[in-house]
Amino acid sequence: MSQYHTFTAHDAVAYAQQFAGIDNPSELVSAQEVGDGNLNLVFKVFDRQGVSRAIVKQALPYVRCVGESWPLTLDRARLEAQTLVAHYQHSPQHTVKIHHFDPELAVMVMEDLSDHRIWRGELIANVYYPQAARQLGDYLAQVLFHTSDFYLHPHEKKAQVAQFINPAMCEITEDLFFNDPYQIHERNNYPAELEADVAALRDDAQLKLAVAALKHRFFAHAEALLHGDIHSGSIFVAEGSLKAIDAEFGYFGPIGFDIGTAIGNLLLNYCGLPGQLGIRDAAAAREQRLNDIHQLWTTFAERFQALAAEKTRDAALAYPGYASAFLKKVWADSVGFCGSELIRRSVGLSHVADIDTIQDDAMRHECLRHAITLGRALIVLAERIDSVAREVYGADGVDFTPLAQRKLKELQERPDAAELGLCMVKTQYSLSDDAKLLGRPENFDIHIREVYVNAGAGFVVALTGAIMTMPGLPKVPAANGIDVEDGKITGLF
Ligand code: SR1
Ligand code: MG
Repeated sequence: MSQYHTFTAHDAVAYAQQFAGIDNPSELVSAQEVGDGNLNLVFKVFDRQGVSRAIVKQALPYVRCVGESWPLTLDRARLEAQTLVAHYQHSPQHTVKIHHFDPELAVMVMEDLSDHRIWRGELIANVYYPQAARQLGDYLAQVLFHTSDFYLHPHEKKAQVAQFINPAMCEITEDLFFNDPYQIHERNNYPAELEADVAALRDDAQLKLAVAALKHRFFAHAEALLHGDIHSGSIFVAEGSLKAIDAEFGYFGPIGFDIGTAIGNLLLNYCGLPGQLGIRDAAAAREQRLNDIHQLWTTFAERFQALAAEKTRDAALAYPGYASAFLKKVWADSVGFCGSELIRRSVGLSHVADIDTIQDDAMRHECLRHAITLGRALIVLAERIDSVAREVYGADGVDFTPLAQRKLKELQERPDAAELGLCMVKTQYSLSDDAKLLGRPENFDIHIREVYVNAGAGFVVALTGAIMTMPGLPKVPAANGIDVEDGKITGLF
């Protein structure tokens, strides 16, 4: 073991020669520091031909993007290496390979991925990788299932939870996601032009209650070993390939956090596209992003459920229908965490290039505003439909038709969406949307067929099942007011 010191390029070469697992290590001759993230040093190590052959990554004892005034534990390097090793075990094709790790030096050597590109840059440049979303859904299903109670023996699960206790990094997320954007804080970072939008977040009691519930779940739900910071900047893509990197925020937390932050970054890109591509090209790219989100979730949910059917041994968790009921809760969590990622990346310390690199100030502000509005609506509105279904009707969850999903998305972009009331239109014969399920039915979903706004009444109307609506009639028919006076018809409207 060696004592901690900050690596130079020379150290990185020597380290890679020893630990990169290369047949002829003396071929490694130079290194370049290429880290552009918020936290660490990252060296590419090159051979005599100038080909990058390995990556050496070292944690600094402080937050790189802020400086030494914000000290940070070196133990995060252990947590990163161990999370990546655990994830590699369950999803080798989608996790970067760690060759070697030293906890004292807080350094690791990993597979070189120079033939891949960071997904965020590709999304911004609108280079499409048709398999990426499905592969990300598969990675998340494999690693989250195999580190959850659906798979691990309870003793093993508890031992792993202890191994991955990560208080310092969790505290960063707890503050940046769930505190800072909803209060005045020196770390916040947004243009003065957005002051009114951000002040509205601080004054929004309904939103802050929903955010409190999300933070509480982040604190308390040790469901699986999360990546903890899975966004398009911590994913490498190449044709037909996707690899997750950068897992220093790994800990046992709510599964919906990883899904939500992954989806949130696709939506941040969605919000920024008009500023990156122009309105016309952005429309087609936006369809792709929405399609990617759908693919990501459906792949994740299908794989997770298939793994549960095949591998869950716990008698209670294996009970038919439980995995699917659990996934509905994961979806509700994901929507909320997705919304909080949109807000914290627009208002808080750490932003995304998808929006921040937009040159035109007015356009950039509009995209930020869109991300904030969408984030708020996702946190508040989706949770409300879900909670009416569960708590009032006793449903397991909610299914939305594609039409309802599309309408809901349009609706979420309305600035007044969260102020609207919710009117669920359903059969009077049952708590479900099936008139034949009388009494207090159980094990059913509410099916949302369509969603629209009755703006005059101030309601979002959600049509359930096969229900039909009729035009409203006044108490006194309008015909009663129609008359003929001196040859003229009166009372028409
Ligand atoms: C102080 S670290 C700020 C952000 O950078 C990381 O990539 C995480 O997303 C974190 O929230
Ligand atoms: Mg990271």
